[in-house]
Amino acid sequence: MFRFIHCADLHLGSPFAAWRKLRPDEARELALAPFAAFDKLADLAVKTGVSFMVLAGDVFDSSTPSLYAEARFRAALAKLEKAGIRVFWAAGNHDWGADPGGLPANTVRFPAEKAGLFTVSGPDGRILASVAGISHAVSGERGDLAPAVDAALADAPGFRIGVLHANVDGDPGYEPYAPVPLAELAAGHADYWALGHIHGRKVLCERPFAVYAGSPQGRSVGEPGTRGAVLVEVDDAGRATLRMPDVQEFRFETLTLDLAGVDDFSALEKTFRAALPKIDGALYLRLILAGGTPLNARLRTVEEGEMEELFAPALRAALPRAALESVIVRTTAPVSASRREGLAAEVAAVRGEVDPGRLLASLPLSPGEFSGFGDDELADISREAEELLLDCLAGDLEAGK
Ligand SMILES: [Mn+2]
Repeated sequence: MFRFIHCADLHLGSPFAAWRKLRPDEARELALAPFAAFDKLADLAVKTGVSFMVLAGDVFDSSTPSLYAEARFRAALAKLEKAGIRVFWAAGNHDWGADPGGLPANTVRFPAEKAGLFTVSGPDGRILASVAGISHAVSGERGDLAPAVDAALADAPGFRIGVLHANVDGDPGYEPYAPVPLAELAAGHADYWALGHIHGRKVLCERPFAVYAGSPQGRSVGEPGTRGAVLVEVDDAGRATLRMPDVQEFRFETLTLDLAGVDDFSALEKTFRAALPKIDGALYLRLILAGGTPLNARLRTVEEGEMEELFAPALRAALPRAALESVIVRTTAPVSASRREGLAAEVAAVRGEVDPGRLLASLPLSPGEFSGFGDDELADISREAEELLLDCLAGDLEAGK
């Protein structure tokens, strides 16, 4: 029996660009969170006596990592080396050019020009596993890297592991780098495909295993929940059992609060407190206010900073290590459903008569200024505009006020 840890998408040195409002002490904690997560994984590797660790790409957030990021990475590797644990790293689309010098002798960075193959032996000299992998050679790798890795494993002894940073079956939420169909992996020679690139932890296939380890530390509310890596135990018959230890320092969550029936600010606070998740440790929360409420018009005029002040005290009282990322207002006026539907129909009719091209051209902005909006933002803006219009029509906001 032997064990190994499959880890991916550490993104050491991640800038956390969306968190510019944090205080310096909070920002520091967050900036260091990916390093802390990797340290925890290294400690876990030592404690559970794994034989080796595979890193399936995006170890660093950048292809030119900072001196600090490199030093922290080397320090964790040194801890693993001291425990006799080997490390196999296949670089991905973020860390493709990162190749810090002075890595300890236990660590191998797979080459980019061809697949690398290494074997790991047990204390008795018997080969436990063969680990093959390949690094991305360029920043936007569009070729399928799996065949090269698979060929390296064809006659390899022991439990066969292929390490790849790849988009399997074209996950539309991620860049189409190193695309590969799952069927191709399933038909190959590996017993376990250790995958990176998709930041959610998931098992795509069990025969053979094809597994995304996910990012050990989320970076935004788009990467919520508990996160970590995969601890694999392989018995003497070559059967693998997976465990999913959590190591994240910060957890990100989105809480949607339905304010139907909430008609004053003290009731709002009470509803908020009752809906808070019971989470130990650090939590960054995005709050979405939804539903039809008499507070709608007032909520829509509260400044962003004031809005956070409205919720922050209750949040910190309940969860001392929690902070608000943002508060998004998607409430509606408490008009009756039928009245609202009628108004919405009017809005839709008006929308049909409006030529968006002419409307945009009439604004004192150049077309280029609109290109920075993503689909989500445009949907938000459109929803916001519709809500404002409906509020006006419903008489909750006097136009021009
Ligand atoms: Mn990544």
